[in-house]
Amino acid sequence: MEPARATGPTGSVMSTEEPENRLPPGQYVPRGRPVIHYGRVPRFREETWDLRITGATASGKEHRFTWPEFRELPAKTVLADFHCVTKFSIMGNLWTGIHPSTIMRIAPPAPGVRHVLIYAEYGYSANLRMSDFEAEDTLFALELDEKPLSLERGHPVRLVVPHLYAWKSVKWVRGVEYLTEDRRGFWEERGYHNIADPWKEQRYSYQELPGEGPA
Ligand SMILES: Nc1nc2c(c(=O)[nH]1)N[C@H]1C(S)=C(S)[C@@H](COP(=O)(O)O)O[C@H]1N2
Ligand SMILES: [Mo]
Repeated sequence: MEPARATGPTGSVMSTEEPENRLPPGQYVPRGRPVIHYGRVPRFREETWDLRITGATASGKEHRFTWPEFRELPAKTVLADFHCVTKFSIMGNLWTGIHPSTIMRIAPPAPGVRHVLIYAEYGYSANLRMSDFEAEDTLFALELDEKPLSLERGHPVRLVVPHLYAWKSVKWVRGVEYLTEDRRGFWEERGYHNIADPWKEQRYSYQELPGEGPA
């Protein structure tokens, strides 16, 4: 498969640039590839795993993908850097997975939907504007560097939103809730920025301008 290079306006990938010229302000490239998350690594049970699409769906009904259904959806590849708000960046990750538009075609949102909340195992969550969810470089990733995701990196599926700080890239994802009004996720409720653009250094909620957070 040809890698689809994501070159969005926020510049999550600048394939022609050297890694040191691709760093958002305040970030550094560490040795190795750190793994971080809050809480334990969940176990994957194929028979009970599902991805639920809830909230303001066009049909008014919830949609449930089983693992065999989800795994078969058409995939694409995105080459992108990854920026943690604790200031390390992991450069040049090759993610393969399902673009949100594929899921939205099968389980469309109602017309007034402007935001989503992404849910993981154990109650972790992150909110996104629809425009970030639908961005070209956003992916429900099943593979990193052409190998299935390891358990600790989000097996079997994680969201990646490379153009936002990495807490928005929810590992072990299990749900998408369509929202007509914005609602904060796990870290957004705990002092982190509602939007989280690393190029604007949107790290903390006290930096939010009017209109950038839920009313
Ligand atoms: N479910 C879940 N996803 C999560 C987190 C978490 O605590 N739980 N941490 C986030 C944060 S803060 C970062 S930096 C990245 C780290 O991804 P990595 O472990 O693949 O480097 O995962 C994000 N996704
Ligand atoms: Mo992070």
